[in-house]
Amino acid sequence: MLKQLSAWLCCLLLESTMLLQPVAAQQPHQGHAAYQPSPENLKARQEYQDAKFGMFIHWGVYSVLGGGEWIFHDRKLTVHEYEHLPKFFDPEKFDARSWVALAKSAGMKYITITSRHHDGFAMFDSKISDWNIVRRTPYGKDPLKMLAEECHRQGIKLFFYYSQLDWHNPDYYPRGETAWDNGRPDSGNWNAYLDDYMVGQLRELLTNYGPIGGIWFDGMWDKPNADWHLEKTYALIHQLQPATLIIPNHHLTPKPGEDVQTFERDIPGQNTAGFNTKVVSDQLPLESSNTLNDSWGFNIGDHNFKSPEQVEEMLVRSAGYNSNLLLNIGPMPNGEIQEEFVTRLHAVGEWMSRFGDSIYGTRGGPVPPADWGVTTQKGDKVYVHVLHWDAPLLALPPIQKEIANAHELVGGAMVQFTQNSQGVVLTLPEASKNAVDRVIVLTVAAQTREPTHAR
Ligand code: FHN
Repeated sequence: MLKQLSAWLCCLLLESTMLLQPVAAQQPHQGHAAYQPSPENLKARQEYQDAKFGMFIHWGVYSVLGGGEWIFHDRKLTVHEYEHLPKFFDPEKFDARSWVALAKSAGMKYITITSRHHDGFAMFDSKISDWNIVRRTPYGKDPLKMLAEECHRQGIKLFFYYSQLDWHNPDYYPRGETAWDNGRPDSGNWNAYLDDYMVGQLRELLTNYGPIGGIWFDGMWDKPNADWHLEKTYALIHQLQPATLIIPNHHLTPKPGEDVQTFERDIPGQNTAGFNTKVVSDQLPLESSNTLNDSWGFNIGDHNFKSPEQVEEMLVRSAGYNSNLLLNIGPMPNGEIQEEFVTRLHAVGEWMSRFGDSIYGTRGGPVPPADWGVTTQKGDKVYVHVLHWDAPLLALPPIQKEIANAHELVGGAMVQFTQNSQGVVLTLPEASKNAVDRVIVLTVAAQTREPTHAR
């Protein structure tokens, strides 16, 4: 019996060590020699990593058609046709206070909202062009201003998504891979688009809305070989607000001047989405973005909502991979957030009020993630998140620090364990019905453990 048990444990250990290869390809960080982040920026990175959970919001005039944020492209509309949409955009139910309160109730610590998407339509009061919410809609107000004020009032950071790709501006020329004939002239001034139009709007966003947590760029993939004037643009952002993090969703390895590496619909390094890089920075904070149904912008026909349990597991797995989770909702054109999102976010928030200690402020733990679960760590605590494991014992590969004790996060009951040079074996508490995560808290000593010791 003993022999069987030790053979089983050995197998398990081997399996964990084989399956659990290093989270991220530990390649040296690429191309950052010239960029020295400021002390404010480094501090903001730490705070960003501590925050762990953010709300992504895709909201624009496209929501009027209820077919997602790509409707301009998907229906191959002309610029002239699309320009009718703002006339129907009148979000009289928009209430910044309740949006921010919803994010907070979900346990989210920051909000990243589309200041403009690929339609180029500015959802803020821009003087650079009249293609914006104040000038073109019956609403006539600046919701980002209201949101910024409310975020600052409620103590939550605001980040702006900014699409570099533009399906509306003629100066976005030569066109990119997503282009169709939408009535723009076959000419345009690329440099003016970048240096006057885009930089002008970024300057507005970074001077008129108080402290901004980050600029979340998207769309460079549309013209992969273009010169996007990144060096100047990034330098300007850091000059205007040194703590603002630059988060580019270009799906490539990080470039100089960038502060966060983000992965769309993916855990860092996994590339299950098929378009992300597998190279994970070992220097920059990491982020994984995903949707609460299958759409980014409001999609009236998309009922494929993730359950709170699925979101909770995504959150735990992201944290185990040393990453934040940025979870998206697409508000409706009247400014309301649909009930299906609200109820799920409340449920996740309730769960975070019990399990948040094992997520907020943590970094990826000492045991590489695997099918059974992940680990996170903070100070002298290692949190073992048991997501999928039915057996009573869980064997982990060696942990360098001496474990002083182990207990359940919820309820605090002590958990039996053995630790020796081959690894750690935990005697797991029984899983309660429908539990997403059993979290075992290991309190570890500051110093590295002496070899071979069992208790
Ligand atoms: O095309 C966009 C899409 O609409 C959405 O904004 C996502 C969010 O990560 N990013 C782009 C695709 O990479």
